[in-house]
Amino acid sequence: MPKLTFPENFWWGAATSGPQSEGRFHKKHANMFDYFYEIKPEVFYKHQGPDTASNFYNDYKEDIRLMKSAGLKVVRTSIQWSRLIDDLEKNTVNDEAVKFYNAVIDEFLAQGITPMMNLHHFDLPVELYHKYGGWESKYVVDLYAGFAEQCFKLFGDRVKFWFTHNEPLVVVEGEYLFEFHYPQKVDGLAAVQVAYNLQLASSKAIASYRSLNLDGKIGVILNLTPPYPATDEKEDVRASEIADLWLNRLYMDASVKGEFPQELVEILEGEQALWQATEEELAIIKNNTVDLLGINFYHPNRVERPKYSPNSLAVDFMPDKFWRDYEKASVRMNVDKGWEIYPRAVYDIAKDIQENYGNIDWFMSENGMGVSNEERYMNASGVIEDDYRIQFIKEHLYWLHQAMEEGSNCLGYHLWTPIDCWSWMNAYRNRYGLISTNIHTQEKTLKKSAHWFKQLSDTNAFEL
Ligand code: BGP
Repeated sequence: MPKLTFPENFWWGAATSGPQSEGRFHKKHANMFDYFYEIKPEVFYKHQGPDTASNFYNDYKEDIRLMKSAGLKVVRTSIQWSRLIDDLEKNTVNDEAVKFYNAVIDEFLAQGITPMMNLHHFDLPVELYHKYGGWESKYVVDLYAGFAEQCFKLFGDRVKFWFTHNEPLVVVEGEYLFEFHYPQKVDGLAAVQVAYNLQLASSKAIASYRSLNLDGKIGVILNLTPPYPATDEKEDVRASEIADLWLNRLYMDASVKGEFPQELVEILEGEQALWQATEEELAIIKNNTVDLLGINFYHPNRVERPKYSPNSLAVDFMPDKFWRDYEKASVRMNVDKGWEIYPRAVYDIAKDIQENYGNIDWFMSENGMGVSNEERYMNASGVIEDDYRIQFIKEHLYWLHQAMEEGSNCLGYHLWTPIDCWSWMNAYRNRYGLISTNIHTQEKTLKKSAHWFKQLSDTNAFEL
């Protein structure tokens, strides 16, 4: 069997987030999802909300010990703005939350796990949406930069890797285009402004981090969904180029090069749909690019020409049309999740970073396989035998390894997620973890994949 070897110190890890793992215990403010569940529990799978999540707030010591047993050397989670900050406008901190996050960080370090902290994972405090329009507002952008600064000052002595957002694109799509996140708006112009404001928020947080002269790195986590044209016909090829600009290049270019893709700007201008920006803001974006990138990859897009208006490009940015039937055609599907499995995309992403983004440092910050009803794979000793997940990881690592052989600066691979957790509308439906959670008893058990991952992380190698 051929064996693939990865560098020493490769970041074998996994990612979770505050809102999906902690539970709402002792939280002063509601975030967008806490509130969404309060007003519309029926949109969540089995009407299950984020109140307990995976109980990390209470179980963090035991959970971190289990993460160590699964071989995780690095773990990303997030600090919830709605937990840490007491007065959202005065930007004062909540003492109990500071104690909690300090304890979590110290526990990670005590167990020899490097903690990475993200500052926004779809969890804006909902009051800021109701009062000011959330990410539509530049005042909220400034409040976010203030919250980020608090985090750096409080925890930056021990946390050496920071991320400004997880998947800003999902906020834009979920909240302003496709109605899968609260406030379920369908508003193309607001979507464009929010995309810009999220970038501005990221750059302002980076500026604040740099001004504190802390010894660490800061980046952003982007979900790249490489758009492959559904056919070779030129209309599909063109549609996929446009999708690429809007889905990937907007955030990649702005984060790494400090500017938005000119072609995208022109298309939006032509539609009188360009964001409102000032010279001063554009200079902040220009001067505060990332140190490293985290890339989440789950599935590719097979892009077809817009059916409703084949000659128009700019309408692609507007909702209700192209967007809805835009993920198509698949070869192998992750049946439970409805996402195509296409591991080669990892190689394409790595080559793109190498060729078009100066081979900047990056790592796979999420990749994973969501399986529903996973208990069906449990053996008599209560261990889930998730050979499909091991296979999924191997196939993605194969392509990552190939790209690294060709010079890609990839520093690590993180699975979504260490411990089965709560997820947005899907609640506990899709299980991704290396460790299972019984949602009734909160009992946690290493899956077969956790043992495999431990060996991978111990040896930096696996057999295909
Ligand atoms: C990513 C998010 C994660 C996680 C994952 C799985 O986009 O960053 O937070 O939820 O998707 O998605 P789901 O749980 O909906 O299957």
